[in-house]
Amino acid sequence: MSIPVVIMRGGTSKGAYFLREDLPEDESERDTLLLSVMGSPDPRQIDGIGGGHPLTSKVAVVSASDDPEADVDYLFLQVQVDQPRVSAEQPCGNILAGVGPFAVERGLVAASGDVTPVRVRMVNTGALAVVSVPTPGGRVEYAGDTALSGVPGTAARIEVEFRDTAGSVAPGLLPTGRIVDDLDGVPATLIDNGMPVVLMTATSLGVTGEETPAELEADGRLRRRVEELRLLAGTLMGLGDVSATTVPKMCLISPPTDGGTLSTRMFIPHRVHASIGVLAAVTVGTAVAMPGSVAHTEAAGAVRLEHPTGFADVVIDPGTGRSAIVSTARLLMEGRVHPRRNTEGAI
Ligand code: NQM
Repeated sequence: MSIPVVIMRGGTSKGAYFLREDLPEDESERDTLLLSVMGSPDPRQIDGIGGGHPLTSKVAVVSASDDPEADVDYLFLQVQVDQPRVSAEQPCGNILAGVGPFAVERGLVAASGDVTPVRVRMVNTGALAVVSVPTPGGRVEYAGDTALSGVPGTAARIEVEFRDTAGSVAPGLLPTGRIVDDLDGVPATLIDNGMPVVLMTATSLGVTGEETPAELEADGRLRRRVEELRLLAGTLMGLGDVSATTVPKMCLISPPTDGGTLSTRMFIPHRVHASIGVLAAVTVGTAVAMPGSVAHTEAAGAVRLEHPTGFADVVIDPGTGRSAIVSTARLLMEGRVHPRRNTEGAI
């Protein structure tokens, strides 16, 4: 009747982490269960453990991997807050940061030395990531002095290295074959190096890019325009009708105001991110390095993306296609979750 669950903060997101064996194998049964567990559909998710925002309505399903290059498989599921929908079409690099510690805590990977590399196959896209988990004395260490913009306090540093992320969901790094497309008069770079993202200047949409997420979300005209362009971009990127999916993400860029490379405001895709997603940041950082893109600057190697609550640093190696970020994660609770049932006991 109840299911073992771990709740972790991963980067600037929070999610429920499950072992695959603890969830139903049938996808539709699994999704019904997860909607109930998180409390969706309901804007407040009052009858579940979700936090009423896409960044706190996330699920990781983890299992031992058959892939010789990976220790664990990680399927990310976005449980939509106000729709009865669970989507697997996007990956999540923030929740990924917690997959490393979870794999060690649950005995899927043995701690080895001060830092245990956990090789993760991201099932949503097939890409590989290595999450380096601090494990002094054979136990996961969560305390540390690494600060992450958007997260209070500090925690232990977790490095995440990505491989083979180009064309994760869309067909190729530049799915249209062009560095800039004309989206109904708006110049846009349509790119996927881990997350399908549409980059446009904020000014081309009539805003400055310095607005807060709440200000952008309150601007009905802007939201309608962003969604109109997203539907157009979805088709151009080979993703088909994206009206019910969470990708592509829409990124408004503007000049930096705090010493960074570029300032960002990310629609994910309807709420505005309080910071920026990890794979979204890798993708934006990649566009920064590509001459001709709407985001190109001469910044080499390390890119600092400003966002509403600070900045995110991404290291891109255009030669190998690899990228890396620094994150943190924290175990918040371990326990059993009780899905909502009707009087007959059905979910
Ligand atoms: O881009 C939010 C997040 C994400 C996705 C979103 C993510 C990523 O911040 O890797 O992590 O864009 O829906 O968790």
